Amino acid sequence: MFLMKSLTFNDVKSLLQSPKNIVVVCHVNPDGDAIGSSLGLYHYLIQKGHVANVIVPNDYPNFLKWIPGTSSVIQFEKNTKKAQKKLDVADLVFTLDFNALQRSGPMQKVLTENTALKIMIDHHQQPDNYAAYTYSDVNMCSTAEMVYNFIDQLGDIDLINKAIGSALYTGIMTDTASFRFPKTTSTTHRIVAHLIEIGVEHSEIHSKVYDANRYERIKLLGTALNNLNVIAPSHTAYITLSQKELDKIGQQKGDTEGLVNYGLSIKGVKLAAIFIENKEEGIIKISLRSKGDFDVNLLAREHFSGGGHKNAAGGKSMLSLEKTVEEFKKLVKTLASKLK
Ligand SMILES: [Mn+2]
Repeated sequence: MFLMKSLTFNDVKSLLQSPKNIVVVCHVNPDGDAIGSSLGLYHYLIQKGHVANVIVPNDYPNFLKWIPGTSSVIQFEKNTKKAQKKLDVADLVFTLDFNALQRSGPMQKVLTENTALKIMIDHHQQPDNYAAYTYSDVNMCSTAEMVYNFIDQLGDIDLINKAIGSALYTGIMTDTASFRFPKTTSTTHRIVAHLIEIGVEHSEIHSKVYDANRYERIKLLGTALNNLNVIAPSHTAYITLSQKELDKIGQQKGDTEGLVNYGLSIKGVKLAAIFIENKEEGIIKISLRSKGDFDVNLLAREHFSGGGHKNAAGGKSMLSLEKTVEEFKKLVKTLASKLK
């Protein structure tokens, strides 16, 4: 439900009654939900007569660059001055699909210093207390579903058109892995049914997002599957990708997205991980997935300087790839009883 902070929902509603300068931001390395929820809200705000801009911290995958409004998205990293100008005159800043300003990566400093009223819409656990109004609900399948609810609560469900719907559908579809994750509810399906009724082309969207593989990406999948290991006593699977392997194939942004799920698709596996070496940042990027009660958000927070959701989280390691995997193996050995 709506958590009250210094603004009430009615305060937000009356704020949005007259034209405002509004910036919508999402987390660094934006995914389908980050972009989908941001552009969905953007199209709504424009319709309401506001001046709205979507600013993303850095670039996002090409398979999302068909969503209506994409061409107006400002990349902070590439266009810092332009983004800064928009933020300077903003009355309101919506922060979508993240709940701690550090998740905005290169925008952390400017967002911290920016004095515009912030409105958070997000479904990640343990939200920080930076927003004037916080709409946080960890039971939601996606921020896109929350944006739908937000528009509905504002009394504007009839304004949800194909552009808004296509953006929100993309967010819901990608964050639920095509309606499979447990947080996909009957309400989610009702919302999606409504979106299809107003003309959202679900089959086409699925194809645009998932049948957009480059040849290199499929080759990378081959390498990843070749490097897939199972630790049977701990019901754990993990994949490694070294910088050398990534370079050899010619990896692009988004190519490693979702690879971790192959580990989880093995019968009996409860915990899956992927370790991706990033020489430029000097880290090993880690994605974790689990089935059932095993909480990878906790695991990521306690051991890998990260976090996320109960069944999907991420983190990093400063150790070498080999050392990181070694530590991980030791760790899951101690967790074997919890992974039964
Ligand atoms: Mn999300």
